[in-house]
Amino acid sequence: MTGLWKVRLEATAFRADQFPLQDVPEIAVAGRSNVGKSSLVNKLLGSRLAHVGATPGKTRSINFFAVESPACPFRLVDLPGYGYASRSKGERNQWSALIDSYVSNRASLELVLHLADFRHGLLANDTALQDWLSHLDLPLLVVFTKGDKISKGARRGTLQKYIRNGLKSVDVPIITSAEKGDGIQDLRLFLEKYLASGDHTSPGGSPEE
Ligand SMILES: Nc1nc2c(ncn2[C@@H]2O[C@H](COP(=O)(O)OP(=O)(O)OP(=O)(O)O)[C@@H](O)[C@H]2O)c(=O)[nH]1
Ligand SMILES: [Mg+2]
Repeated sequence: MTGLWKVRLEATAFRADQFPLQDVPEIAVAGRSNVGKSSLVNKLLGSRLAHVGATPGKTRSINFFAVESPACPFRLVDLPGYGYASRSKGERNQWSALIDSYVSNRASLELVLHLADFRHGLLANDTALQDWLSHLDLPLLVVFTKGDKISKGARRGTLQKYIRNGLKSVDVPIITSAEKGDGIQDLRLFLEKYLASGDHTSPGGSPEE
């Protein structure tokens, strides 16, 4: 069991000058629109602070949640989704510029949780995100969402298939369900261990490194 996490919404940023100071480690949650980022943030934090929506494009700002955990204080950062085609090109560009300004210049960013729908695995723009983050030397952990949509018996085989197809992840991807709670405690424990281990200077996930 992890100890209790005390949480609050610390900042909502539409522009880079609204980001908080880089005084604690940050773990960001990235992924396609509607994949379940805000739902997972709420489930992890045991809160309803992040806004969830049935239609893609719900989160338009970067939301910083301050967490006091037994490991150390840190921030969980809920990012807007990508790959949502129905918005205007201008608005899409504005979003990607905001995400880019965060991810590219954030020394306190220690890990990106890359969320992907367990029914679909990694799609083309997910692979593009993986390549981009690796290029920036940012470690990422793949977290599958909506695991409840796949029967328990089929989950292992589905996971193996996605791993065989190729993905970058610092550890074995975690299958979660924000609806049922599956995998949430595993993910909490992973994050606490990751934060407590402190040295995350060699990203990648290659065991030989
Ligand atoms: N069945 C199921 N539905 C889920 C799960 N997680 C999220 N959803 C649903 O998926 C939809 C999108 O959830 P959000 O958490 O808003 O997704 P998001 O990735 O934050 O979306 P954007 O902010 O638009 O990028 C909502 O209707 C959620 O109820 C899950 O684990 N299981
Ligand atoms: Mg969201």
